[in-house]
Amino acid sequence: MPMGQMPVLEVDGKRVHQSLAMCRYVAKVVGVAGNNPFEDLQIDAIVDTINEFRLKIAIVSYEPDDAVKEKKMITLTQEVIPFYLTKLNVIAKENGGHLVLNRTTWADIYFAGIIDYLNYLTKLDLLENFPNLREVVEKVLSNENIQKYIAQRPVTEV
Ligand SMILES: N[C@@H](CCC(=O)N[C@@H](CS)C(=O)NCC(=O)O)C(=O)O
Repeated sequence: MPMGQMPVLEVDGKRVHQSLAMCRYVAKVVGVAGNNPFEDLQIDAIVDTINEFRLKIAIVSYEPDDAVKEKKMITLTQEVIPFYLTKLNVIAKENGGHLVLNRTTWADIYFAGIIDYLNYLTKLDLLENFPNLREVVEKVLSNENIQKYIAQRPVTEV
């Protein structure tokens, strides 16, 4: 493990770390990346936004002091979550049920892959009032190969 952390991707016997770098690489290999540098920039901007949102949720969820956590949770649920999800929902509407470029990219797949974890951390159904974001996730989960992967993947107890 190059940095002593997971995940690690092994390609032709060489090991590489950093999950987003791996996603970007795999997206190019399987054809869900941008078709030019500007499209890649647009995808990266959305993925970085999702990741920023994830970090803001994680920092509150893993807060060890219960009183501090309770206070931060109010700002998170009343301000931070509605801010990000309202903006992303509009973006998803403008992009025909995708997060960018009006087509399936790894930004959609990243979002669909992370939303269960965010629901788990917040103990909420985050997409309850965001139908366009639900559509993004449904489109990803309707992909035949993704369905096959989900059916076969190891079960994680949380
Ligand atoms: N930025 C890295 C973060 C990797 C990371 O934090 N991995 C955790 C597991 S989710 C880990 O291996 N922790 C064990 C450790 O740091 O000793 C990525 O996205 O791959």
